[in-house]
Order: sequence, then C-alpha cells, then structure tokens
Amino acid sequence: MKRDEDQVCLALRCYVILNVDTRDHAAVCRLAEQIVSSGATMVQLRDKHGDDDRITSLARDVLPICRQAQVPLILNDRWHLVEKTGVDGVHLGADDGTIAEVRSAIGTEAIIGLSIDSPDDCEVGPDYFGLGPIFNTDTKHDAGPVVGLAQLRGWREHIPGPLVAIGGMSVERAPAVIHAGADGVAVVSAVCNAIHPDRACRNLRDAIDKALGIPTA
Ligand code: TZP
Ligand code: MG
Repeated sequence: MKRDEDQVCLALRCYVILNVDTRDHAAVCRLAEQIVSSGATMVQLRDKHGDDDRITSLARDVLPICRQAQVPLILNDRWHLVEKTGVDGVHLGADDGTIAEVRSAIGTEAIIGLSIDSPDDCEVGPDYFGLGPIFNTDTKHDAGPVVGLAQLRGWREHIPGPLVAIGGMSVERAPAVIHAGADGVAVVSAVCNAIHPDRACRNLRDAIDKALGIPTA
C-alpha cells in the first residue's frame, strides 16, 4: 500500500487490532482470516507481553492472509521487527522511539502510526494518528482520560493528518465517531471478542462506509 494520505485514510476505516496475548497461534490466524474476509481494512498485531520470537512467527503467518486480501498489517510497538517480518508498518506510543529514528530504521515505504491523547502530542512525520480512548474501554488498563465525541470534534482540525479513533468502539457508536471527524475506527473487543467476529466486523465496516458516504464493497 502507498503511504499517500488518501490511501491511509481508506485503510484506517475499519482497523482491527488483534490482541494476541490471550490467543494461541492458530486462533490468531483463524481470526485474521475471518476479519480480512469481512471488511477489515487494516490489521494490527498487538502483544504487550510476549517475546519477539512469538510476534515474528505470528506476523509471518498472518502476513500472507492480509496480503491476499490486500489489507495492510501493522505491528504494535515493535518497529525493530518490521523489516525482519516484512509487515507494512508499526504503531507507536509515546515511549516507543522518535518518529525520525523509526523512519530511518524501517524505511520510507513503511506506515507509521502514533498514539496521541490530544493534539498536543502530535509530531511531524507519522502517516496517521490514533486518538483515544474516545469512550471507556476495558481493554487497555492504562488508557488516558476519555476523550468523548465533543472533544474529538473540536480537536479534529488541530490534528494534522489521517485520524483513527480508538477505545470503546462499536457498530452503534461508529457513525457518530465518523461524523465527528475521524477517518476510521480502531477496535479490539467489539470484533475480536464477539461470538461471530466475521459478522461483527462486516456490520462495523458497513456502518463506517455508510457514515462516510462510501458504497460498501
Ligand atoms: N488504545 C486506546 S484504547 C485501546 C487502545 C489500544 C483499547 C481499545 O480496545 P476496545 O476493546 O476496542 O475498547
Ligand atoms: Mg506502544
């Protein structure tokens, strides 16, 4: 995928984060298959506790699944594994290295996302920003204060680039989040913990595309 803004915005629409800590290898691959064939536009592998070998081995098996569906695959935090695994990019937090350092290590073609709590955290250089938690979440225990829809709307014009909103996302909430200015929705539990992740993902994608006024593929 090219790193131009329009392409990144399209890829951010239905961004599914696979928390891999709680799933075995085969379950992660199964879930990846389900979501990329049900409308996910970007996939992230997130593992806060596992070692590099595990994420490397997962990335190598999930990458062909994503490639076949033409869905970019992003690693959370571990930018030092981007080149080794061949994934499309990395999502960084405030403590994960500077954008310049990461860019020079992973090259000009890789996608870099940056988590922000507010427009004050924006830096020059990421391909997209991730703002949250927009709503309460049980998934990230150290998440900052809830942003809410009103602040999202007010802050949008002060965030200089593609924006994905995260935290407590659901099919019911997604339209309001898009109307408040986000280019897409990043989600963990509403898709991955659903009884039918494929249906949950498809419904979410449809709601997002409808709110964006894009005919669903
Ligand atoms: N960053 C801010 S909130 C969050 C992350 C990783 C967790 C989102 O998970 P959920 O289950 O979609 O609320
Ligand atoms: Mg991080």
